[in-house]
Amino acid sequence: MTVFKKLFLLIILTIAPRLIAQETQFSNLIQNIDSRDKISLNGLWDIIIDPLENGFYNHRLQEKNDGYFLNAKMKSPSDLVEYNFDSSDQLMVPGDWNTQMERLYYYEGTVWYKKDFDFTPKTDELVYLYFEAANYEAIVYLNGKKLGSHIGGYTPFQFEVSDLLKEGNNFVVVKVDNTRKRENVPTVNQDWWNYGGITRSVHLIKTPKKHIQDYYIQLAKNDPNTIEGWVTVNNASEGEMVKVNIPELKKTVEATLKNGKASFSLKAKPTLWDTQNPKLYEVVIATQTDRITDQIGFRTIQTNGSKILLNGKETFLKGICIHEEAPFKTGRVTSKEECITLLNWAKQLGCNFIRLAHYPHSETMVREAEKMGFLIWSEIPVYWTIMFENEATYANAENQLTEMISRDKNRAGVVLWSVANETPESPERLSFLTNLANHARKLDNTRLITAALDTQSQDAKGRLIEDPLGNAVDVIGINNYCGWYYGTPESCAEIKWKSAYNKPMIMSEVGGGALFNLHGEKNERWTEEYQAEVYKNNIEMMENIDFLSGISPWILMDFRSSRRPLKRIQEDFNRKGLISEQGMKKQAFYILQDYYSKK
Ligand code: GCB
Repeated sequence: MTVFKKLFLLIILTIAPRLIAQETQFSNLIQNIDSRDKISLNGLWDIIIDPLENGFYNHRLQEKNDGYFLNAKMKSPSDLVEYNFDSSDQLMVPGDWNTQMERLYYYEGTVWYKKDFDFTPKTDELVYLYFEAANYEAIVYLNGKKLGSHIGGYTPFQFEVSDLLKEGNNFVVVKVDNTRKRENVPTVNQDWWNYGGITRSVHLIKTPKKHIQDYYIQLAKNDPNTIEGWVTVNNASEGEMVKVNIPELKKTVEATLKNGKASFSLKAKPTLWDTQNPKLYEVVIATQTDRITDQIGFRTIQTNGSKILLNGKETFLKGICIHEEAPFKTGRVTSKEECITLLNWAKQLGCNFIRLAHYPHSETMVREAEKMGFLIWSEIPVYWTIMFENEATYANAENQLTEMISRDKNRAGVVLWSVANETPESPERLSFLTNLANHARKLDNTRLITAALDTQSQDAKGRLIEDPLGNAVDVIGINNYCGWYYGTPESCAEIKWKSAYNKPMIMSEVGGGALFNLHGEKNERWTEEYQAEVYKNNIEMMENIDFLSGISPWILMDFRSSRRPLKRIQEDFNRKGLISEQGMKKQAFYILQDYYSKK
């Protein structure tokens, strides 16, 4: 390619995503589903495993004929007689399919899910079919009619179904497909299990016809004495009134809908949410026809040079990375209790911070973490070598970012939105990620933007952070595996770090692997002693970084990864956990615990 052509391409790539990003809007998700009247569709669903997707395509037509067997009579399709849910297997929802059925352990492809339920429609209400997440692509049908589809395995989506529901029996069918594709987010290559299925809860959510749809209620940027925000009301007219009340603060404000939003600002002196006292206030939002409550915390988060300030106070983030992997049983986390187990381990470690890797975790996880006083790093699966030059990939990543921020924008615990993990440098990647960072900021300018980088250059004296993406973020995350992917553990303590940016750095990954209860010399890989040595020396190295504002080593608990087949050691688990998947603590856990107790 000529220099001119390259330049032209770069300009196009920089501008195109901007054009897509021009309309900076939150997704239309109903905010705070726990405050709503819900009917759970969790439990056993009938399933049909369909690796060839014959239920989707008509084999006599070249083109797609989606939902082929659904278009025929549901229970007695003309030629696909074998697609019969009545005699099919069943899977639990929420849940991944890989750990529920031996023959689905490595499966990547399509599974059809079906659930029957009884319903009595009421004329004065709306009903939404709400999925907390399905990995990766879901196509949804209700009573044989296609509702739509959703791409992205870790964020919620909904359909308004009021007019399709009937008295008595109804059924929902979902085609879930977790096929990895080059253009997807994440792409074909990842270091965690590609768990397929309806992995989080499904609900029917009932609301009044005119209902509160969304709201954003937080402190004004860096101002601890001003609570501000907005509320949107579905099916309402301009000029209608919305009331926001915080009883404990004895504050009520009324706002009118203007251009679809009721915006407000009020002076108050709330007790600030912080890691020691994660204070949440009951906030009541009411219109003439609807009323919901939420528990909301108020805090400020900002940077000053290389420091992170929580409520104006310099705070060192003592963290740990967590995958959404269920303790003891493995597979996806599906219950609040499992979230609490993971979070309690992080508490025992002495953490005030968690990095929820590498995709948005469930709303339950975020809310429980907030209640326990954790600062939270939330991220989207823009991981490794996704197709930075592809417009559709950008649109997908941006949509996942929008959905994550839409869902969690009222959570004081969330302080960092991360747009990427370990992405190789290129002009296309720089423009892609800069656009994501700008998009996140447009949606939410009260939180800090970050990304985990592994692009630092290295020479005999040490490491230098100069990746140009550093310009686009507020906090620089650095993943670095001294003592594991390079160097001996002892060599790490000597390494000196420099940064071209006057910004905080979080060591967002550091660590090494060990099989629980495997003991030996400290230079023997996979032993607990080796892992402990990696931690000791990296801690020494990190103590010498004066612009370091936080740490989140990799990782709290061993997790499944099909990239990790090593017999007798890994057996399909990434062993960098400080705790085994059976809840057993390794020596390195206590090294980090000791460090945090003194920090
Ligand atoms: C990384 C990745 C993480 C991997 C980890 C490892 O740098 O960000 O997803 O699991 O290293 O264990 O290699």
